[in-house]
Amino acid sequence: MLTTILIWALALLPFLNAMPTTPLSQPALEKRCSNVLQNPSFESGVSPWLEMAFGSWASFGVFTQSAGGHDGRNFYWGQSNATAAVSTLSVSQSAVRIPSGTTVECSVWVASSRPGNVASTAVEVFLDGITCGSAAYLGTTGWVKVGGKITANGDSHTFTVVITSDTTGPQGSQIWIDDAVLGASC
Ligand SMILES: [Ca+2]
Repeated sequence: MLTTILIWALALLPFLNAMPTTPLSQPALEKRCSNVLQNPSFESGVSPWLEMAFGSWASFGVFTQSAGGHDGRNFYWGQSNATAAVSTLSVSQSAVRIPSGTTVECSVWVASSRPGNVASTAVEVFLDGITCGSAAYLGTTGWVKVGGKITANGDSHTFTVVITSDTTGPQGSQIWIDDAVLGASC
């Protein structure tokens, strides 16, 4: 009897070994986002983003708070106190590699606060100086995604987020930037 059970067990062993331990998934069929930006969510500070500010900004840079940004704890934040002139803030990454002819997602998440909810903070995303969508005009809003799809021309690229803040009251206007994406299948 024991021998019979043993033979049965041995006979079943190859089948038992062949049975998968987890449900079969189909990873080969899933699209994987290949974000080629470094530090796209500002979780490791500013580097390698290049910042350029024109006009009057009381503060700008990478900040953290427990509530977090759009993704993770850190985000880029700027506060304009320009009461008399338009202010511009841009963050960019250069020498980003995408094969020429590849269509990619080119976007960023932003949130905005303006006195009176006046929609005059413009946010636009560019790849090599060409817009990835169209400018979004924001007043006081939660996180919104700006940008779109674009086809890369050449292999080395510059990704730029440009914030243009119209004149504001003494309390200033604020902009949050986070979770930038440049990549295929995103
Ligand atoms: Ca983040």
